[in-house]
Amino acid sequence: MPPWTATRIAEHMPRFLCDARLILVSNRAPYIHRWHRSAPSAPGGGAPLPTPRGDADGWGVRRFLSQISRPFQNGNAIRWSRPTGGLTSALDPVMQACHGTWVAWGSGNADRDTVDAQNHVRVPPDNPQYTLRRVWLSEAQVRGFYYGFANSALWPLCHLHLEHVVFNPRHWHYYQEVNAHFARVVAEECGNTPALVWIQDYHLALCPAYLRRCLPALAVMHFWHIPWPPWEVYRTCPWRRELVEALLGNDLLGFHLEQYGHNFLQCTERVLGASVDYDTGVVEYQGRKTWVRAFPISIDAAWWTRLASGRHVTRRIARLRAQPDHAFPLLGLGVDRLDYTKGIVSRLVAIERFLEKYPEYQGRFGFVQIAVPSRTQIRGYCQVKAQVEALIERINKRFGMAGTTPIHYRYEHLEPAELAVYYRMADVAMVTSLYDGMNLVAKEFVAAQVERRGVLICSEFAGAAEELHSALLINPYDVEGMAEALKRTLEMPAAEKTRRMARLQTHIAEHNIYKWLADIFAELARLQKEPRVRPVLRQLGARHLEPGAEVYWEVLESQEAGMGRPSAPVHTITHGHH
Ligand code: ADQ
Repeated sequence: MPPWTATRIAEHMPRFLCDARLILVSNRAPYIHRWHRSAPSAPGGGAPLPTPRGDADGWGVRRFLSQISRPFQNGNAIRWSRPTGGLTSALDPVMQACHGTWVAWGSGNADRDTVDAQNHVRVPPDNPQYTLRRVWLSEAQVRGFYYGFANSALWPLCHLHLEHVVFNPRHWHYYQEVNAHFARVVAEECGNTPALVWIQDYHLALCPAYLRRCLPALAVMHFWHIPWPPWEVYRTCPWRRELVEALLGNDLLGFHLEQYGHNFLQCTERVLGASVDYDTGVVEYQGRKTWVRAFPISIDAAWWTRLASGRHVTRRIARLRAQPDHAFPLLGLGVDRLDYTKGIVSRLVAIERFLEKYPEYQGRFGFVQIAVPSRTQIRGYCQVKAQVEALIERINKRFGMAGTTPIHYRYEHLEPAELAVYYRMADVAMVTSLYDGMNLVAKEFVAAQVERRGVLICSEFAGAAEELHSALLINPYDVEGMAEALKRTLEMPAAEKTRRMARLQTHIAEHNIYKWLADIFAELARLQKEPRVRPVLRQLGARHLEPGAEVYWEVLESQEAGMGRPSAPVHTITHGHH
């Protein structure tokens, strides 16, 4: 069965949607415009902009490549940039294919200078295919909504880190205000035309309810990129009722894992007394139904494999290997947003224990920790950074020898090509999340393991562990167990390493980001086929949706029967840095 590709998804989307418009809603935008002081001479040929610091968010880190949009006098120019590698780059081809509208926060300092009177800008700027509707937030709103409720309350709450939770009524006020603002903008964009609204993530939990209030028949779905906590933890939230009630404004609500969906269903039952059917994943509340489903997100595996196979990667590996910090016969790797949920401290403590317990590895095993700055305005993030750096210093002091230290630390954003170098070079990658919705690093490492020499150590508390069975699963709270897993990995016979990696690669080649998209839209189509749920997406209208759904459904069914259409060439729609 050919894997799903950007091209295939792009081909099917318009037929699925027919005349309905897809309106995607997210906090972060797929394109950003920034003022740039010194304009390079040739438009489009500029060097990448420096990565904005401290704003790496979920769904992967923003990777910016930029092009000149408009040269100006005095050497100033507006450049546009787009993140690649994250979710936005997977959704961008879909939007390009169906010419929908993407509603997102305009955070670039030239964003206001590039929109029209309706706050619209056509994107991609070099080949306009769809509309980006920018939403403006004040500094106070960004502080209260983004750093406040979203990242100091919801993020730690959903990741079971109650010690980091701040429930502040002012933050909640801003969260409501910004969600209402987004909803108003989305409603405006919907107008009177048939539309399907797709909301992303925990920043916009209240949006579905606000939308539902003004457009009761609108088709709304939502993907929640982080875990949903069990009731015992969730109940600590003072606004527990408002949040679940608002999310029940969705017709379809997606999580990475069934467990998260189950937790959510339980919360609706406990806090609202909603009627829940756990077998079908349907929750009924105030006469409306919401379908809760699991769709494990993934990566563009073929793209990562191609990137890691490039000649520049082999050359760069050879150069790095010549440096003392990377010259260890055995090399481990950690790649994370610097976030307390990623278990970087536990990982380092386990490495320290390993070197202490097995001194024969001192001088033979080195570890590269790549950490991208994230949410640096929040205290918990500064604390974990300080802890990580102190630990690295301690380990390097303890086990450093002959001019080298075992831990090489890069606190910076790296381009995918450089990440691919590390992914391919490493003998072992350690994903040690204390709790993680999915964890895309685990999948990127697998895809980039061209020689299949490396082993993935993966936390059983990362969503990825549910799929990546051939990884070595560890409990990040068990330091001794992690140290042992590291030893086992380093001593594993080459044939076993290859066998495990091949299995992982087969899995992610099929279960890629485009399959994730296909599954979500297939589920919508499936809902349409059930007579009892048919009215769910009525805003799309029977005339519009059903023929599209049939076409899409047929494609999926023929695929299931092994008669899939030949796959179009991968990446005719490519990532930005190609
Ligand atoms: P994140 O918490 O950001 O995402 P993850 O899924 O691991 O976590 O994605 C991290 C991304 O950042 C990867 O694409 C990786 O390549 C990139 N990255 C990490 N360090 C980097 C560095 N130093 N330089 C450049 N890039 C770097 C949230 C959830 C996850 C879920 C995703 C998608 O927390 O559980 O998998 O959304 O739904």
